[in-house]
Amino acid sequence: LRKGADMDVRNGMGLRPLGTSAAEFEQDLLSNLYYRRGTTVESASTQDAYETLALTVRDRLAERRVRTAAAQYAANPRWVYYLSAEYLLGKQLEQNMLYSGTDRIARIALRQLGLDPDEVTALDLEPGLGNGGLGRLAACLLDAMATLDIPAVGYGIRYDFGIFKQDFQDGRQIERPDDWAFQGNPWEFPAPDDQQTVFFYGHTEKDAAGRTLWIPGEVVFAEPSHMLVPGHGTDTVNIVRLWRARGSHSSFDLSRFSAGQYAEAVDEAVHAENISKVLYPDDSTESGRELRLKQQYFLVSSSLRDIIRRFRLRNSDWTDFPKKTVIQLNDTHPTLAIPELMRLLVDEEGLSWDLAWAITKQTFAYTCHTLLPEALETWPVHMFERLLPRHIEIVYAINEIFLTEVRNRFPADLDRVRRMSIIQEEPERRVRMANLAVVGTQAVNGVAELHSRLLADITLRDFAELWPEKFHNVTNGISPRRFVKMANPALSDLITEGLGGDAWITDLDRLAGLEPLAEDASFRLRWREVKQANKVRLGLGDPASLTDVMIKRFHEYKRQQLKLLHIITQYHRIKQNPGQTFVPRTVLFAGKAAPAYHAAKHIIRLINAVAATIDADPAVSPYLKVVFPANYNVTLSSLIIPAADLSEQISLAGKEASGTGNMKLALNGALTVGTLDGANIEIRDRVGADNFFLFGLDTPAALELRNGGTYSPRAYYEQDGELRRALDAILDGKFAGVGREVADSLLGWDEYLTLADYRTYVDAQDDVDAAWQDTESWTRRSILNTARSGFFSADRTVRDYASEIWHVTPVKVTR
Ligand code: 73E
Repeated sequence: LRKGADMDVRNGMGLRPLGTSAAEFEQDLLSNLYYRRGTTVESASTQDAYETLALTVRDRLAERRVRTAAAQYAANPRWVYYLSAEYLLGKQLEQNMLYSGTDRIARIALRQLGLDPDEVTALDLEPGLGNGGLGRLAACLLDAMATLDIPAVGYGIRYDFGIFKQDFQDGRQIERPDDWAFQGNPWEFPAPDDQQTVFFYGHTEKDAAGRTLWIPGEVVFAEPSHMLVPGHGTDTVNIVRLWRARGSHSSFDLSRFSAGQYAEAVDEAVHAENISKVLYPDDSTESGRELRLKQQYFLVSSSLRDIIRRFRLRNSDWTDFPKKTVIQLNDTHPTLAIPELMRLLVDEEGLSWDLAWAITKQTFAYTCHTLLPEALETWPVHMFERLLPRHIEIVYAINEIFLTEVRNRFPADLDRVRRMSIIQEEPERRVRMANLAVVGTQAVNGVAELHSRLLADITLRDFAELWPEKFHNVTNGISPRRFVKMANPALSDLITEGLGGDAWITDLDRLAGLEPLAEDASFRLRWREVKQANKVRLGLGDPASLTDVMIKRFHEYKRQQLKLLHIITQYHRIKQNPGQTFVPRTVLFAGKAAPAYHAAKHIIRLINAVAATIDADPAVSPYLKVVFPANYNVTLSSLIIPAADLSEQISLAGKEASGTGNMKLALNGALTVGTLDGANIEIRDRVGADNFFLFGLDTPAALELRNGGTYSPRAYYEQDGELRRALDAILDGKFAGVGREVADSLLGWDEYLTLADYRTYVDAQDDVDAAWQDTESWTRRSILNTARSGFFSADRTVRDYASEIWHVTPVKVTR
């Protein structure tokens, strides 16, 4: 059977269609239990039951998947290939039950068989193949692409160990490995036939015809498997294809094994397999390890060969490649795809350099996710050329042509040439991946309006001056399916009732129809009841108290330390005023710090120490409670977000590219306290300034203060009594002696201007308390936050990409 051939799949290839009744589902459960797990209900373990349920649900999407593949093959469309080193897909079972419409019948069938649905579904694990917002964005975009019937494939790495599991010991973060697929992963379809070969190291030579040959020093196999990416309310089921490294056949040394050298016999295979062993637990901090560069090339090389294999199923002319293919680079992590495509076209396919370069530039687009200079990836030339000796030659050649263009446009501007070069010279020679990504693509985008503007004006200014038309903004969005419909079923039901239908799930602008209901007292009461019930479900703190959440990776620029200073201030106010009543608050932090990021870990430890001190103080605990559940992930976020009243988005202006948690929280009816940063600005523009608690320096003021050279955090400390008290409490060891590093860093340099924003932040929090006391008005604002946030659907984001950058059209899957 020729893979991808135009086979007749319209009748499920003549198979019996899978039933939609609970009785039929029950039959299929029994059948899968028997034939796939080799057991019966009487002797099945819970794991058997879980795997069987997963397969039975999966089967119902498989038929849609086959029809999707056939329709997409027939259309020979322009494809979107999304390359990302990270995906935070979240649990698959609940999503796939929802998307296949089997949620209700699956539960009935399980109970019929004497199985407890909650016990069985509890075994579903979250594949944590990402660090934070960037990985979750990739998953939300895949969801939206499928929902919009866009022919797309996501490519990534199937890490054996995902993002580490976080625990606290004495309030300190400790990390444990996350072997998420140890029991197997029922959602995965292996595709061994599509295995690819990836080369590393070695050297280059010229053959008689003058063509360059790469003689590699290491060969590794890339074994693909895929998971289903169903669309909501459509028959499209796309895939995300994940690569796993395997030693080549020759990497098992039988003679050594026979000689009893067991470890040495598998040395090479183990070495190869390390490539997909672990996700780098690294968010916006530099890592710089060769293994990471190897991972990047592994992803890129195997994915490009697969993309070309797919292109050849229906096409033969290379000039058609960019017409049929757009490859979106999720940050610079997959940027090696640019020189790799050049190598494949020039060295392997024999195209001229100029034609290959034209094709390459037209094919790629690049999304930048950061502004922090330390997060712009660079690789030492010596490491790059040792690992990828042919690619460094190609990068040099690209650079030469590019710099000639720069010199022609800006004669005698040597400094500009130095700044724009793909190769950094000082203090050490390094390859600048962002420069390579801008040079080798047809479109570059930031992820929120402010971010895209700052990219063009500051971070990538030289490039925007050279190619203004290349620069775009595509504001991030989130999946309303996962973060409203699934995470918040009670609110979803209320919204559906209020709007008279559930079309909002795939057309989120319809939430605007809730606006008039903000004036309806009985609707407001039900809105509050839902929020209360979600707090009870979360099970942390008093459901009547204001639930104030800060959920995100720990990073100094995000300023969890600012929230902490407010908490300590509130603690002091309560202690100083016995007999006075205060607005009761439950402050919830959740998030992980990179294992080597010591400053962030000190903040985590201090939060836990402050939480314990408050807890132990009966004068304070009725009004203030700090909770910090460990191991924040997509699953936990889905419990917290629906329970939140207040969303903390308090990064220093100009540092957070977008944020996406801010969107999820606003859509679930939380009010935001935030700076004019990232997507906060767009949220505030939409929900209205009255429904958003603004504070802090804006970007120009922050830049001026930081760059002016006169910023003195100590001056703020000396001038503000409450701030002084908060910092002194830490310095005096009032919180079990923990956190002096945090206070020292704030008083010493305070990179992210925390002390400069402290006073306006505390004042904004006083406004929050005052607003909370008017329950009806707060509820009105909460409803308006939801009603006016439809823009932040990932469906809108994908439509923007499709029309502005990808120029792709949907392929509808029919029966
Ligand atoms: O503001 C977020 C943004 O919402 C940004 O910090 C995050 O991407 C989100 C989605 O656009 C992000 N992650 C990384 N860079 N930006 C990153 C960098 C290196 C390794 C892993 C992740």
